[in-house]
Amino acid sequence: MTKTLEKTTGQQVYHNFIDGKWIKSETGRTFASFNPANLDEVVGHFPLSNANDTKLAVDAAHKAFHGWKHTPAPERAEIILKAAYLLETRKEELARNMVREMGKVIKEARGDVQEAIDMAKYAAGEGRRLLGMTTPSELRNKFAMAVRVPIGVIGVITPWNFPVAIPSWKILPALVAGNTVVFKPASDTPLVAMQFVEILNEAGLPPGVVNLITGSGSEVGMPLIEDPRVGCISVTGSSVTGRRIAGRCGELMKRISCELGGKNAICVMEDADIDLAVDGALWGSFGTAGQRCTATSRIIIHEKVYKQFADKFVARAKALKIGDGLDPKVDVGPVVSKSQLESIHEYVEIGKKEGAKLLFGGRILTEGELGKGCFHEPTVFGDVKPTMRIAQEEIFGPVTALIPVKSFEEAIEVANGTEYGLSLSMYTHDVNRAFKAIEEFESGIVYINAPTIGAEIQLPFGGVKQTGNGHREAGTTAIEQFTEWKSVYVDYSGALQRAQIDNYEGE
Ligand code: UN1
Repeated sequence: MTKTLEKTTGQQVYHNFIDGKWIKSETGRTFASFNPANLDEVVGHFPLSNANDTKLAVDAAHKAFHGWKHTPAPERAEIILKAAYLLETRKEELARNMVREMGKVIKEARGDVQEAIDMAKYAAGEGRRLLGMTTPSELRNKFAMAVRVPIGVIGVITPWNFPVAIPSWKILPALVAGNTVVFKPASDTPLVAMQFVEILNEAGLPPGVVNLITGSGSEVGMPLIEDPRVGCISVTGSSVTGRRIAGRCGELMKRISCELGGKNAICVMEDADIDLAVDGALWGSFGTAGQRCTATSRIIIHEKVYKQFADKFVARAKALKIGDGLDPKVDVGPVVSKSQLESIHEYVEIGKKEGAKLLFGGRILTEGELGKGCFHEPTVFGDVKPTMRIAQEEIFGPVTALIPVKSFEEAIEVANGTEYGLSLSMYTHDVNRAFKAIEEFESGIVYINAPTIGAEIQLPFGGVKQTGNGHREAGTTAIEQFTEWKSVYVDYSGALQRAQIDNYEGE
């Protein structure tokens, strides 16, 4: 079990990780992380750190940068590969703690850790690439190339819904590229974040290369953003938070990559395999209790198959088993917290007021054991109009909206008709329509005959419009946000050569 552990009155108290050591916050204050399946269960107590703790972490990351930057990239990568193997060994332990901390069902929690393992292996491979470029010079005896250089200290701010996978998308490419990291995990999932960092430490990272601080956005997040030694902030979270951080980073001329909200849709055409579409929509809408930025929160259906789809979909939604995610028979776990539960339920009320038809669900579940946790029924609204708030705003819970349309063209228009642009999907057997959808969808990710969730780490991940600010995580693009280009000219002519001039003199 984790070395961060300290016994006090039978409850576990954890510390920040700074400069290779687990150390107490100078505030002495803590906050508790609860099991959303049973709020009586405290998972642990974590530091409510302040600006000075954050400064110490940045000091350590800044100090470690020089040595880490000069460690050959393949050597850095070896440590990350070792972390991949340690993650494999501790997959079950991490997955179970993840279920206790944020509620997703155990199968999905294993998948979350697996995504980090995949990323660790992929990032380790990057250690022998980190490709630059060479081009010919316009002058003789002159060599031209561009190399990637690390930025320095990266501030990593992550959400609770993929508490191991998302930190891995950011931290591992940042490290292999030669940066050091200060990591502020979401306050709902500090334990698995700490275990992830513990694994990186065990894999052999030198002290200070990765540091972890828990606490609030105002007392930890903001000082991290403000510190001039932090060269780049990588954040995944809500659009409100992302916009605020990006605004401040803009003023500071600091690099910022944002991965924000989504209002993803599956389109089901009249020629689609309806059973397959129902399967996909069910998984996309209610997997992770709808708490993915990629979750399917709209299902846009051709009117010719609307009733058939709606009947089958509702029957399947009714059959989903709700409960503690540690029970392998459970399909949908709790949502992460009481406040999320309330905010999700507010959208149910909004949907009803807007005149959408509640086809199934809509209740906060309080029967028996469920009453101890944060459980919301999978909820399906029918006859939803594309302009309704439940069809426009990110709900981040197990609520989905069925929207009837008259044509393929209208489906595309409705799919594109929100401020977000993360993941869109088309169910059709018509290859022409499939390719037209790929062309027309305004989103960073497109699926054909598959739901909006389930991206793999070897392709770029991110969205357009209000979903992000142009960056992509994962894939070969992962290192872009964590490296600067340095263009290098080597003149071996022994004479002064003037670009743009010498070749043109006498013209
Ligand atoms: C997220 O919800 O922020 O594509 C990430 C997916 C997962 C990642 C989701 N691989 O659904």
